[in-house]
Amino acid sequence: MPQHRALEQWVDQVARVTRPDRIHWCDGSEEEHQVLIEGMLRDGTLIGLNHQRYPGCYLHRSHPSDVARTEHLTFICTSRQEDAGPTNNWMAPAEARGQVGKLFEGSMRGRTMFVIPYLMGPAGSPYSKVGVEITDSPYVVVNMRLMTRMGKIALERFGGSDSFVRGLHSLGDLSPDRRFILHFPEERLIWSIGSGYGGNALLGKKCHSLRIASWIGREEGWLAEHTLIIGVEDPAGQVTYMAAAFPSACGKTNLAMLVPPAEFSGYKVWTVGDDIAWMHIGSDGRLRAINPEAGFFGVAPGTSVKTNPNITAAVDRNTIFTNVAVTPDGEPWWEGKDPTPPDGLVDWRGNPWTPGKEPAAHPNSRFTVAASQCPSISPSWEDPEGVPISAILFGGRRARVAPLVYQAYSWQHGVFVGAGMASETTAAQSGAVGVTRRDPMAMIPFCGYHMADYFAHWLNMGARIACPPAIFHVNWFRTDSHGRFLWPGFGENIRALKWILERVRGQGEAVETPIGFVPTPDALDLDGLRLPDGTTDELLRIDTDAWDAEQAEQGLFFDRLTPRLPDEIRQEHAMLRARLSRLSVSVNAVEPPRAL
Ligand code: GTP
Ligand code: SPV
Ligand code: MN
Repeated sequence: MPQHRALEQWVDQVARVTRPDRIHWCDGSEEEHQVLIEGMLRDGTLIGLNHQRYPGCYLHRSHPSDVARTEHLTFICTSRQEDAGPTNNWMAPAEARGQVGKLFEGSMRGRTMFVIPYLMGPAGSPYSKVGVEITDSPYVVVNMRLMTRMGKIALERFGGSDSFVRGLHSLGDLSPDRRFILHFPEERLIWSIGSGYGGNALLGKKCHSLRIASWIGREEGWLAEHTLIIGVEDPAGQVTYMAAAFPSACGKTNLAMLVPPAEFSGYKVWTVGDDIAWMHIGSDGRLRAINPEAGFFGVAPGTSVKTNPNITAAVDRNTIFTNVAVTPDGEPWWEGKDPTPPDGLVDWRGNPWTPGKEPAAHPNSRFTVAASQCPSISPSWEDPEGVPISAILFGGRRARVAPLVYQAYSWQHGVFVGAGMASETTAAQSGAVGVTRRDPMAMIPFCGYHMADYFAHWLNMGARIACPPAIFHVNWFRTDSHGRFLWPGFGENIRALKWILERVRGQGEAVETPIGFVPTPDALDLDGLRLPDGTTDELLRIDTDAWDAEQAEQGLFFDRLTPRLPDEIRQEHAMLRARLSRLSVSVNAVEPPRAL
């Protein structure tokens, strides 16, 4: 392949260091796929599932210490530390090359080195980008084949150019002590060693499409976001596109595939993407989103015919399951799939499962499946121009504080709402679960540069968009005093989407509150839902004390970003403070005067 000289030189250079037994250039064909699958079935990397019920489906059990993204081992290696910012781990490029380069020496001995050219984005889109991942993991190859457009299609796209994102991945010895996920955004380069897990190893996903792409997006004037994309069709057949940024395991896949309840049968949600959006200003001046991915790497637990019938229908064939449990009949199983677990389960580690102690499937067990298999996939999901975005939703897991839904007053206020986001941590990353952390725009683990510059980029984008999307915040996860969810979620989330749709069209009743426009209780269509008395009020309540504390927490986070923090964010933060104090003044004013 003489036309790909830069690529060939890089492959040679990597092979001289990593010393693989063989080099295989991936073409993405069915034959290649079958050979890889057979090899992995032979060496135990994959386990066959029930081929009558789940044709073309396999189970992979990862190393038990390698089941989630490891953010503490993820680094941004910019020449200047201040460009990575205080929220990213940073390593100097030379030090990173020295320290981690040693780990790659001979790391592929006895293994095959796979070269995977891939395209992020639809084939004919001007916004799509080429990457090449070199890996010694055949599991990575078969996943990349589902998650990206792989092989010939990518080589054709980049021709002889040397401007592609280079990703080097080796399983190494899988030890967390020798695990590093490094990004060199200035060189469009990724080095990942010591992990076979999704976000650490499928380099087209978080490493390329978010950390490197966010850097490129700032240079080129577009946004790379941890965001689903949907089209919401109303009973008149009009489709309105929305993007929603929620942190990992906070409901993007599920919202992207929402099936409304019977009362809303005139509405339909079309899936464009479930995890990542690249958003450009189109020739019409509107914000347009493409999904750079070609598949879904989704959370298994909690997925059922009831919660997500679309994905349930998609993952019954040609799907790779990672760290789920298996039934005696060889079917994949996870918590929430059925109300009662079947007898005789084998857990995600491969041991007989005893109910009551540990979950049978790992809480971050996942499925990998082609987007084209999803029944709700949008007819526009591969539109080269992307779909026009009318609303952007931010959201997270907040047991308290954040109401079910509210709307920002303006683009600038909306950027502040995104910048001030927080969410409870989940099993998608290693570490404690359920700890509230600041996670602006759901990008804290994924922004490849200084967060303050990222907010400035968002503000600049708004000024350039002809008709900027309206910005909202949602929270499906508010709980009562017993820790039970107040809101039924899943398909019922259409009720919040309907209000959002109305607001976008200049309709829908709302009250002005210190935090933004909140729906009046009557403005939410709750027909047929029968929530217990008082629940709606509680879901929409703004607890001023809690918001005072929230505003203070936001301030501590913003302080970490000074002096680069844009003035607009400081101003919005101060305005929130002022609105909150006015509210408490007026609340106090209506209280009966205390007896002296
Ligand atoms: P990543 O792939 O990690 O980026 O996650 P995601 O944002 O796509 O999250 P996903 O939709 O896979 O949901 C994660 C978990 O939250 C699953 O266990 C879901 O069942 C659960 N979940 C999703 N939507 C809702 C909801 O509306 N209410 C409740 N209570 N749980 C939800
Ligand atoms: C996430 O953690 O946000 C995911 C899964 O979507 S991973 O590919 O591991 O990043
Ligand atoms: Mn994600």
